[in-house]
Amino acid sequence: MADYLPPKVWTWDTESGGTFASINRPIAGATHDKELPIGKHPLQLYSLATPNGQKVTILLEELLALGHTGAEYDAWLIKIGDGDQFGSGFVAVNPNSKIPALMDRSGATPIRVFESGAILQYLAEKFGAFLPSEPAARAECLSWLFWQMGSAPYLGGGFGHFYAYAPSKMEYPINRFAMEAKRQLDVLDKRLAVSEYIAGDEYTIADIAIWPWYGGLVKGRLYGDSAEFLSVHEYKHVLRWADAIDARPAVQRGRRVNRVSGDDQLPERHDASDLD
Ligand SMILES: N[C@@H](CCC(=O)N[C@@H](CS)C(=O)NCC(=O)O)C(=O)O
Repeated sequence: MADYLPPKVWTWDTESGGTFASINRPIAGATHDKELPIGKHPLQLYSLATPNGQKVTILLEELLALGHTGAEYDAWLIKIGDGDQFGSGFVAVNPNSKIPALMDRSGATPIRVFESGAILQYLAEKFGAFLPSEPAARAECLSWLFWQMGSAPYLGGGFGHFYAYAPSKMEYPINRFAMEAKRQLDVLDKRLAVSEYIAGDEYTIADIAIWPWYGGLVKGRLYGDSAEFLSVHEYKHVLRWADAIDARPAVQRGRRVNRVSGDDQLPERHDASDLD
């Protein structure tokens, strides 16, 4: 590939190419007026079954499985490939125009929550579940939750983008981000060698945040042949943990919500029976 000489000032005059290029733009805010639908349940989720979307639906299904009926939710589909995230109603819930976004309508004044980590923490605190209250255990859980928020962009936006989505295969970025993806897997593997779950003996929102990304990666669900390319069989503790979480009924339910490709599609979820 020819070397690129950046101009003095970058301008947005061409599409960069590659998957998702058509929805990328250098400005924020709404592109069109569109109200969001509101269903009958206390929680209204606007999302899609990507790894970031699955975190929230898995937690909601786990809360419902524990008997927290206040966690009943409507899950509306946001088709990011069609630009639904740039509708005015969605931007009012998430000014960053990315799924997942949540409105809690259970109180007198609706509360908006965006960023999947913030949504997990909000729901865990609201229902007193999947986030330990003892200070050391809570600090460990939140440390790993925020580890995921900082790390996954290198896996998805870095490795996944250049390995699977960029318009051509470029050695430099693929090398750089494969190295980082493997380093992150090794961080998890070393942790899971001494701990059943990410934050300790208990399954928490740290597992729920990390599993759709790194569990999905070692299970071969992300980015084509990336599991073989990254030799994921080396991370046997991550594989053990990924299988254990995979087997949870609430995880199997949550993974399906807002899914619009592959098997078991469920574009919207408005009742528990939609998943039965
Ligand atoms: N840090 C955010 C990332 C969310 C995110 O990247 N969402 C993607 C789908 S997985 C999205 O909505 N992309 C649409 C866009 O970039 O326009 C979170 O954890 O919630």
